[in-house]
Amino acid sequence: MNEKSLPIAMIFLSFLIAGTILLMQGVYAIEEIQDCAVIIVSSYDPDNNEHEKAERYYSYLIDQGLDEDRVIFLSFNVSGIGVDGYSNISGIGSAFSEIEMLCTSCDRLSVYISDHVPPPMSNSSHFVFIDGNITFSDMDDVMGSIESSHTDIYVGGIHSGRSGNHLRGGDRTVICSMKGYQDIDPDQFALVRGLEDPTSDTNNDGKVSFVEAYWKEVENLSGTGQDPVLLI
Ligand SMILES: [Ca+2]
Ligand SMILES: [Ca+2]
Repeated sequence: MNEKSLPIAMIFLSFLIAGTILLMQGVYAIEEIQDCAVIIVSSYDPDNNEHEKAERYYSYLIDQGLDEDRVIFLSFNVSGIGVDGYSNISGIGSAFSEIEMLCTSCDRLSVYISDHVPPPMSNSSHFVFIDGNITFSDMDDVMGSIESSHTDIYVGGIHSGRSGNHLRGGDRTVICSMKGYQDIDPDQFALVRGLEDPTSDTNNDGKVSFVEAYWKEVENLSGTGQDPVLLI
């Protein structure tokens, strides 16, 4: 190598290193954009139906490739698969704070709330958890503080539709398992049954979306007297 070609080689090498660093940053940036989920099962139900459905949703998300650290699962049944802690007020607060930190450039956020306990008052506007209540509007605020390009919200349990209008809006899709005045127990809506049924895929893109699963469950529940709700 002569004296002239040495600086040229060094310039070329610098560009190569800078290009590699930029490329690596680009790759990391893509990896950072991931989905996050919060699953909350409010409290004990004798048939364990609501916990089992939530557990199936947890397994579904893990099968879809979500890291278990990005799925926060709270339930009254802490020995269940994937459960991170009790579904008490402080646990729910910490779960959303953690998701807020994890989900700084989140693609999709999924919030699954099973509120099985019938509210004490017919016109109540709060979720009932192990050790207290959270109003629908506080839950709406806490979800609003999380940065994600889209949020899919599922609410199951008796009177689940009551929360729908409080949680809807912006870039959210809200599914409630039944209308606000309905108190069907056990709740027959099974989100994962819809998500895992290949015939749900009505636009034939090879994937079953949250909304496609909803329509499949509407079909599955027809004639049962339970009317799910979709708010987009
Ligand atoms: Ca977890
Ligand atoms: Ca589809």
